[in-house]
Amino acid sequence: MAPDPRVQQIRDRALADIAAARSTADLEQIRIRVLGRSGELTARLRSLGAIPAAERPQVGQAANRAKAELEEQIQARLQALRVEERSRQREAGRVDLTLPGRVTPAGAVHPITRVQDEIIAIFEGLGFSVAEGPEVESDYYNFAALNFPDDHPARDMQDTFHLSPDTLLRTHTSPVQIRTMKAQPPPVRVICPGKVYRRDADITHSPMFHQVEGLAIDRNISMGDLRGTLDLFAREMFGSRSRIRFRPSFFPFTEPSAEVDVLCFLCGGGGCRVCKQDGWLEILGSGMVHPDVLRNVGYDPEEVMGWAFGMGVERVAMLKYGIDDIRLFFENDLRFLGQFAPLTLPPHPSLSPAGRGTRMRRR
Ligand code: 2NM
Repeated sequence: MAPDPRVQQIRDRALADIAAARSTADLEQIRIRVLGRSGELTARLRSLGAIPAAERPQVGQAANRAKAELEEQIQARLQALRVEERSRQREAGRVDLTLPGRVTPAGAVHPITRVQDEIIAIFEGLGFSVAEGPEVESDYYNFAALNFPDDHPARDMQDTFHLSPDTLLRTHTSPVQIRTMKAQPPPVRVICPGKVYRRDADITHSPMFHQVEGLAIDRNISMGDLRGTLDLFAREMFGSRSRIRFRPSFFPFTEPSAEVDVLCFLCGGGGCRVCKQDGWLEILGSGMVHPDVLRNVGYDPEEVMGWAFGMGVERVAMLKYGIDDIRLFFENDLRFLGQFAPLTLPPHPSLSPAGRGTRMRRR
């Protein structure tokens, strides 16, 4: 005599669900569905009257056996799940007081920002104030007002990032100085730090880099004042034994113009790896502001005069720290950047696995 197929089906499905139950709550739902007051098996037992009398005992026995088996299986699974749940709760609430503390990684100011801040602080100490301006500029502020001829190579699409024929990414922070002079009468003492952009990329050039430019305008101010100012800057930046020298140069916006070298701080002028055996390091450009530039901002070159200078922050940082590839500043490799981070205290030895039992050993 074949067992009742409906009872067989209810039993098989219930056993599979019991085995798959992940919690005591899952299991209770299965119990209600199958053995509850209106459960599947309960319903089958209640409907015994509807089947032929000859089959009734067989089906009734099969259903009662399935019921007993399922109650037993539910009970067993319930026990197992209760044990699992209790151990899960215990694990969740467990505290291991001997674990080492978690080290919180501390961020650090980027070396370029640090060097830039250092340059700014030196000139602030000399009475300069900081001025900032837009990175997207017009041809006028970036070139024309600075006395660049129309056919100057720097204006070329090859050298400058243009957004339109008249708008570009500034190639230096000089436009901020033009804006400053147009906005206020002399005297002027400003320092202009910021990002600048040029189409150039190799180990010493990056398409975006940082500049700090300085400007001083007054009734009677000389190249001697420029020299003294930059000499003090060099001593603060590269050490008190630092010295500078001027070499004649050319810029459209200054006349005369001078390239400024600093005595190599590593070898003191004897020649080494850092200065490439030259004894001197080129650090900035400078000069007396061209009379045409003064006229362009509305100043009278017969009344006032001034000087300006500009330096690359990456170049100063590379010289100061002996870095040979500018790209290191922009790769954001924490192993590189971490070398410029201020020292942080290590975790207390009693909390670090290496320290426990070694540095803290009792005598
Ligand atoms: C440099 C070198 C020499 C400079 C000139 C001016 C301005 F606006 F006054 F004309 N700003 N910056 C200047 C002069 C910049 O950078 C190498």
